[in-house]
Amino acid sequence: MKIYEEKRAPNPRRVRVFLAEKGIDVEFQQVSIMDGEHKTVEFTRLNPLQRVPVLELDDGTVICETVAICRYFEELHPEPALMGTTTIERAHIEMFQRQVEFGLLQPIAHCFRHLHPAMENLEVPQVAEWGKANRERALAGMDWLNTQLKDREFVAGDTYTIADITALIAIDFRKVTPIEIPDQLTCLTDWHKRVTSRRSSGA
Ligand SMILES: N[C@@H](CCC(=O)N[C@@H](CS)C(=O)NCC(=O)O)C(=O)O
Repeated sequence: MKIYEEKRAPNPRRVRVFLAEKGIDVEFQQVSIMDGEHKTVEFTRLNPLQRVPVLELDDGTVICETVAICRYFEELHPEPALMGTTTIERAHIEMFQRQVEFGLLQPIAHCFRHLHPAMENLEVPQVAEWGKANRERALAGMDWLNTQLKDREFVAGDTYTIADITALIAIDFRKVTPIEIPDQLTCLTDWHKRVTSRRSSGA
């Protein structure tokens, strides 16, 4: 099996951190987004949406979408559980994962894609106003997350899960945008130090 990815992009990093937490080794093949390698005929056959990461199994089965790829590995290697073990845990973790993905990672990504000159050829049309609006959404997302973290160690509860991975990558990715973590969001900053200190964060 092989994962097509781009080392600098946030969504592939979500998969790498997930695999590092589980101690799973997978072959990676780099696909340069800036060189348009994800737009080739061969890659488009794998993923018509021209996005990474993509997991290709030995029998040719293709799985796109970060969370679907993580789900595949969670089922194959249940320990340590990163997506919950009971019905309520699974629902709860998925709820937070989605809230972080849509309320934080996505606004930060839009901010980057619509404001950064390097994205000019990939995000067409680039709409600066939308980028700026998403800066505000990202700040609201950080504020929400800070409140969530007031009474618990991790995003979805007392254990580290895929929701922390999505949040870690969102917070790290904000460095390429004009978004700082406001000083008063101390629970968010403390949590960020906690999850960054895990070896998997270097993946
Ligand atoms: N919903 C997809 C999003 C994947 C995605 O947007 N990947 C970015 C890299 S982080 C990409 O391939 N971008 C290529 C482009 O913008 O043309 C997932 O979760 O995997």
